[in-house]
Amino acid sequence: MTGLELYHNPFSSCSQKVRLVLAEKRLDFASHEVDLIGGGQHAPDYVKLNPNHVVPTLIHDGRVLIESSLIDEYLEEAFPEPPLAPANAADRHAMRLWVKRIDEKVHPAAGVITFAIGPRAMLLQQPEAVREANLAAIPDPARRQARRNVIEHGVQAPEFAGAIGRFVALLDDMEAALSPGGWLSGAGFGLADASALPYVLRLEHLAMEPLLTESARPRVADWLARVKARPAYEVAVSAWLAAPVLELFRQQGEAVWAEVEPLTRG
Ligand SMILES: N[C@@H](CCC(=O)N[C@@H](CS)C(=O)NCC(=O)O)C(=O)O
Repeated sequence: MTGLELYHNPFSSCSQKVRLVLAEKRLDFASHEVDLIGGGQHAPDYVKLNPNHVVPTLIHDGRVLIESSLIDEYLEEAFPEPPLAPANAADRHAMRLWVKRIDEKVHPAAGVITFAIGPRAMLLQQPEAVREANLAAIPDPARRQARRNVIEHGVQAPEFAGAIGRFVALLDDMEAALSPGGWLSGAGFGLADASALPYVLRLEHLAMEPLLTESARPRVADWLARVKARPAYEVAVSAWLAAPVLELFRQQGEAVWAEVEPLTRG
């Protein structure tokens, strides 16, 4: 018994980031799935745990922990084996720079590109009152407005081009930073790799693979293949992803790729 409970969602990038670290450390957890399309993140009982109305939330021995990157750091400290952070201070700093950038810049962009494409059709089919109530419940006004814009305008929303630009910049910087066979976290797979994986994967799920090919970005392509080959990837990511949702995301992505592709050229 690990005493761990995770409130999460299969497709949520922040949830994947935490599940990857749990799986790398071979930690079992009691799973509570939160339905983000149905508004489970706004349920009063859940908001008592996570006042930001987001997943994931980890409970460890009764202690409530929020913020995915801080949860990963917590897991690294509470369950040090196997280590997922380099021993050397400078390498730890480099690892944390990736994590910070992904949290601050890439994660908000991921919300934009995801909701502009993947679940947009599903959301547009919801009764308007349900959609409006879920929008109104998003606590941060900027995030609420961006969500409304991408649901209404898809890839034509004013936020979309900038969001794609952040992803392309991340991929380009990963390509420059990765040595052959290397990782973002020092000598081994670690917290920065776990942070980056869900966002790179999101591009694949939304049919943006041309950004991730061997010819476009060989080191990112190789890194992604090596992450996917890790046993933790199957446990933490693949096993949770429902085929019909993957298919929906792919179809929606393919339908807009002609509009998106020019934005990926900078
Ligand atoms: N900074 C937070 C962000 C969490 C977050 O944005 N979670 C998303 C899923 S990846 C969510 O719950 N979204 C629900 C919504 O926006 O309504 C963290 O890292 O935990």
